[in-house]
Amino acid sequence: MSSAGKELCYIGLGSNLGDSKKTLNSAVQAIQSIPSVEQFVLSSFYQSKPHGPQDQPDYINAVAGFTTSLEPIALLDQLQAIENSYGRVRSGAQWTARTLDLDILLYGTHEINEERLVVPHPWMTRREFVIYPLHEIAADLILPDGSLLESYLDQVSDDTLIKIKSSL
Ligand code: A4P
Ligand code: MG
Repeated sequence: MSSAGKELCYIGLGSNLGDSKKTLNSAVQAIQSIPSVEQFVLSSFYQSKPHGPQDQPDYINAVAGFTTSLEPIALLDQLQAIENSYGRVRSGAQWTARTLDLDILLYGTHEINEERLVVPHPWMTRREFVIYPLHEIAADLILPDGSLLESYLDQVSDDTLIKIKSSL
């Protein structure tokens, strides 16, 4: 999966406040502009019901894939800077509404358990808004534990997941 110090990474993008589609489109531009992010691919945008507290708007989600020579924490720093530039305020409360959320889903085949970074993202295989867009851009993906991405498609319900046009 890695060659010449590059890793294939997947990022989950989410927004449920403000003009979410516009925010995600701008975030995509910003991620593509990170030095050493290459071979960028993007899924469709998907609308989904919130996981966690229900008293918040529906989300727009997407998944992006790219290669990078950035170390995991350096990549997280770049993504958090992009989140912050979209007015993200960390309230301390988990799973609440946000203008922009960028999660590192996978960093090559690495398993990372640090205070600031847990990869694979702990909830990814239970989230239809991750599994379906990820499958769209990486159908044959094998997770670091050896499981097939496609094996999770039937384990999450896509009843409330709506594929929407990706551009404005
Ligand atoms: N962090 C640890 N691992 C990672 C990782 N793999 N990627 C740390 C990114 N960050 C990671 O994140 C809190 C801290 O997690 C960061 O400072 C980082 O060091 P945060 O983004 O500030 O807080 P959060 O997003 O509220 O918490 P969390 O646990 O990341 O929540 P999730 O998992 O992101 O869930 N429903 C729908 N339909 N769609 C959604 O996108 N998202 C959430 C948020 C809930 N429900 C949703 C959606
Ligand atoms: Mg997050």
